Amino acid sequence: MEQTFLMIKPDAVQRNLIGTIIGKFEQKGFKLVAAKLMQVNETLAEEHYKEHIGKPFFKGLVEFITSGPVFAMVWEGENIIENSRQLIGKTNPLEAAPGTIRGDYGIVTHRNIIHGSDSKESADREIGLFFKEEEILSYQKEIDSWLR
Ligand code: RTP
Ligand code: MG
Repeated sequence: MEQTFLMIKPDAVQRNLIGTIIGKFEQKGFKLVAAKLMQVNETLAEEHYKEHIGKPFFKGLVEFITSGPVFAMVWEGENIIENSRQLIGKTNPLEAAPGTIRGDYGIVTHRNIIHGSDSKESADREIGLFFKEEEILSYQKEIDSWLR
C-alpha cells in the first residue's frame, strides 16, 4: 500500500492544530503507521528541502522548520500521495481552496501548516530521512474492508 510523509509544521504545533489535522486524515480513511513529535535540526531541514537550495526563500524555510517542534508522520492508503496533497491544498494558502488544510488554517506561504511528499520518490526519501524502518508499523484495521 502507498505511503507518504506528512509533517505538521512548527506554526501548526504552536497553534494546537495537531489533533485537528490528524483527524482529517483519519476521517478520510487513511492509516497512521508512524508518528513522533520532534525538533528538526538545520542539517535535517536542509536535507529534507534540498530541492530548494539556492532559492530566495530557502534560508527562511530552514529557519522556520527548525524554529520549534514538528509532528512527523507516515500515513498509508490508496493513492495517498496525490490524495493528501489535495487535502493539504496549494502551497500559498491564498490559493488553497476552502476545505483544504492550508485553505482553512493558513494565511501566508511561509507559515503553511503542513508538509506532504509530492511524489513516490520524495515519499520514499523523506520517510527514510525521518524514520527508522522499525518505527513504521504494519497492522490491520477492521475499517479497511469498508474503504474499497
Ligand atoms: P511542502 O514541501 O512544504 O509540502 O510545500 P509544497 O510542496 O507545497 O511547496 P514547495 O514548492 O515544495 O516549497 C516548500 C516550502 O517552501 C516555502 N516556499 N516559499 N515563493 C515562496 O516564497 C515560497 N515558495 C515555497 C513554503 O513554505 C513551502 O511549503
Ligand atoms: Mg514540496
